Amino acid sequence: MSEQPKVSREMVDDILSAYPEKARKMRAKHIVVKDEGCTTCAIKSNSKTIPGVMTARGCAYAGSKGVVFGPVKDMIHISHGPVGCGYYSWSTRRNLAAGERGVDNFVPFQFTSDFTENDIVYGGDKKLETLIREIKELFPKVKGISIQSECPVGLIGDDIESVARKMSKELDMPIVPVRCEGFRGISQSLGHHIANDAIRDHMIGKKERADVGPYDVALIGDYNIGGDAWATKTILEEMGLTVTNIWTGDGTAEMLQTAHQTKLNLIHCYRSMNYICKHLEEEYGTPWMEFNFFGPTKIEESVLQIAERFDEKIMKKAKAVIAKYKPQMEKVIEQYRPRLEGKKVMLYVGGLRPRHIIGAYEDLGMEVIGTGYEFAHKDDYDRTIPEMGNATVIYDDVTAYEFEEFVKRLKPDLIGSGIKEKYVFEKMAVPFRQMHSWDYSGPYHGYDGFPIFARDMDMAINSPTWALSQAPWKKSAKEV
Ligand code: ICS
Repeated sequence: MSEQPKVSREMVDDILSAYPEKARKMRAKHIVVKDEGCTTCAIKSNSKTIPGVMTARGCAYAGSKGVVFGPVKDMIHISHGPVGCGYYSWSTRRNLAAGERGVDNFVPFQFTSDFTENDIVYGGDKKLETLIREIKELFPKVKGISIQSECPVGLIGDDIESVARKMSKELDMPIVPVRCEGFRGISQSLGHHIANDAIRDHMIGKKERADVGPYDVALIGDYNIGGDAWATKTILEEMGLTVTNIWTGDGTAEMLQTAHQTKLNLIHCYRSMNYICKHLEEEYGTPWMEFNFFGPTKIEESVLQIAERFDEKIMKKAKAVIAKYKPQMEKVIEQYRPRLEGKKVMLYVGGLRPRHIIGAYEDLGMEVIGTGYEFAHKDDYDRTIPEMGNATVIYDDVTAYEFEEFVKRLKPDLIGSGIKEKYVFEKMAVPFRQMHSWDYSGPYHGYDGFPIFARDMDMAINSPTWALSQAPWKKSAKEV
């Protein structure tokens, strides 16, 4: 292993010196180096991206349609506006769903109102009405429809709320207008909030389940990427809990409508769903707690913390679950740790994983030397800083240039980020895993996920192909 270059403020400042003065000053606030003396590590976040830089962020429509509503499988989500937004985001997130396609599972489909110039000029409300009627006719078992606004809908002032009201009455099912036009806000984060509010206003409390029990819990902020929610559910059910509602991975309209009936809300992705947890607490008194099911250490901690919220019976079962899986997890660690020990990782993902996955890497003896979020807020960074070791760098809305420079200088053994980053770094001969989509793999959550996670990281880092390609900086170093 090559010697580890040092993370320092000087390094960060040197990278930023390439920018014009104003941009340099602005970006400096978004990057911190965590060192011994760092207690607060104030980092600027959730602010507008500087025009002209390459950001990896998405938009409000992505946060609402793609993230929050998309995985509700028995509803149809209309990408309302020009065809591109729906077409290019079609099936990219890997939120798996069980059920019969076209009957009670519409996740693999893409519905769009396909705006043309005519709709922009004369308005698209009539077209929307027709589309909603057609949907009901073609898919009579659909349990609801959401209208996901794309930019032009807001710009031309269409009244989707009144169309939704009218059609909801006519077809007798929930039709949810969502004002998630891409231009709103500064990232997909506002789309999460807008979608949470729409669920609050149009779905929650609209139905009652008859079979309520004392151990009913909701799994909130698990979108079943590569089957994550299924892995999580297995653990919770083995603990003796009943997972009645999942938001929104492999979810249903009814799960949203009956959300007020659960005893405890368990939230995995705090960033995208904290709003609804807070609402359910204020309005219905439902308590909520955060947990982390990445890697055995965090799973064990979380399982015990969750069990503490219930009785002796659940606690006993929780301990039995931990004991049952311990030998399996030890075997995974025994197999992979010698191959991964000491490897350095840099992460850059959306709003939760840059901190939640750290423990899973540490279980394998790896070290996260840099991490950052596309759209996290202050409360996410407050939760991140204690997870990171000293001499690490934390970057908010990192630009393509900055990320490349960090990698060139810090030479991590693995990068975990998204599709926009993947091929840049692989061409630089740096092992890479997609930490949004799990690279067509998964699940990574739970006891089912950890062996897959360990195998995938090993496969990336220790692939013999890396010996066949050379990082450009290594080449130039030799040539000098
Ligand atoms: Fe939450 Mo990509 Fe989640 Fe997180 Fe969120 Fe997104 Fe994905 Fe990423 C998400 S909801 S789509 S855990 S499933 S918007 S991977 S914050 S950026 S880190």
